[in-house]
Amino acid sequence: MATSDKSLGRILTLELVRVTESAAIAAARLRGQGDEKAADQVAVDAMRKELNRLPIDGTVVIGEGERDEAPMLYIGEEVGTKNGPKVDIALDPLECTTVCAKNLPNSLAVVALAQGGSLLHAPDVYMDKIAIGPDYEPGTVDLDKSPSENLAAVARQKGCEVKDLTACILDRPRHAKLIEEVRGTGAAIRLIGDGDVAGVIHTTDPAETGIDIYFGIGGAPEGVLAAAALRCIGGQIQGRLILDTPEKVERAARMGVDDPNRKYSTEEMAKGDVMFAATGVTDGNLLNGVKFSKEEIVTHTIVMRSSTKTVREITARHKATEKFG
Ligand code: VTB
Repeated sequence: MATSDKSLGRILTLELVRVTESAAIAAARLRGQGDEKAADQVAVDAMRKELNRLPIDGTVVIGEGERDEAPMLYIGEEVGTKNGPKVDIALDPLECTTVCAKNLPNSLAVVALAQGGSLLHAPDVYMDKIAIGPDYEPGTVDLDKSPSENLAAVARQKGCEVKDLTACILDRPRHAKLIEEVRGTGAAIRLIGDGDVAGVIHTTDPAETGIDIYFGIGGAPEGVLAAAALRCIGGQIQGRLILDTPEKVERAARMGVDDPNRKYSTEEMAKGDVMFAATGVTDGNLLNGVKFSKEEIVTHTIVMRSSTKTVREITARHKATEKFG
């Protein structure tokens, strides 16, 4: 970014907190109500309102879906006051809608922001992913290696045995073979119902989360958001889009993906100066969920920036009378 954009970047990092706080508060009001659509909708409305207050000329590149299926925060929607730098925005106003509807752990409001053209324009398809934390040499894991080889490489560098590692995997029938192979190595598995953005971020702090490696197939948009987070906090993610029909290959090509089999590194999914913020909706390993009381609403947010690698955790106490969304 240019120098003036750089100082604006510092300000924007903190401004992003308001964006995810607002979405998280709106969604948290509907926690456990069993209505994922309603929870998602209020989070989208709240996030969009806050984004439109930011002094940016922003384009949503990872959003709620393609224009014909998502009325708000769709891919390509322009947000912000236009009075500022051109930026790409990746967002998920409510990551884990089902988790929020059931009031289970790790539902988040998430946004990432980078200089225009810096985030992978990923179509809404699946992505095969593998991720590890910051304490490993580049290229330690690779999607083209077997799970056993990847686990062995991680154990070698961590200085432990494979059976001492824990892998995080989405609990889906498509992962039956992967789960069997990982179990066969003796490594432990943490199966998660949803939420692979949090799953990937958890690899960055194994002492706290108990997770060393993330494996498996989840959403491509979540892959780009996770890459943005790792650019700031450290760690590696590798992703490959799953383009298993001619329609998906064509859709991806329209978004600039010319090689359907390409493996994307962390930097290829999120390059340049990246900012990332996430606020907890429900309680989780990473963040506490929103707490409501008569007097105040308490939110817990992590916000970070790749250029300085500063990671801030912000607990905010909002007056209960303040209007959100
Ligand atoms: C994952 C998970 C998300 O989608 O990316 C998943 O992290 C992938 O899709 O929280 P399937 O549910 O079809 O497996 C979510 O569950 C929802 O966006």
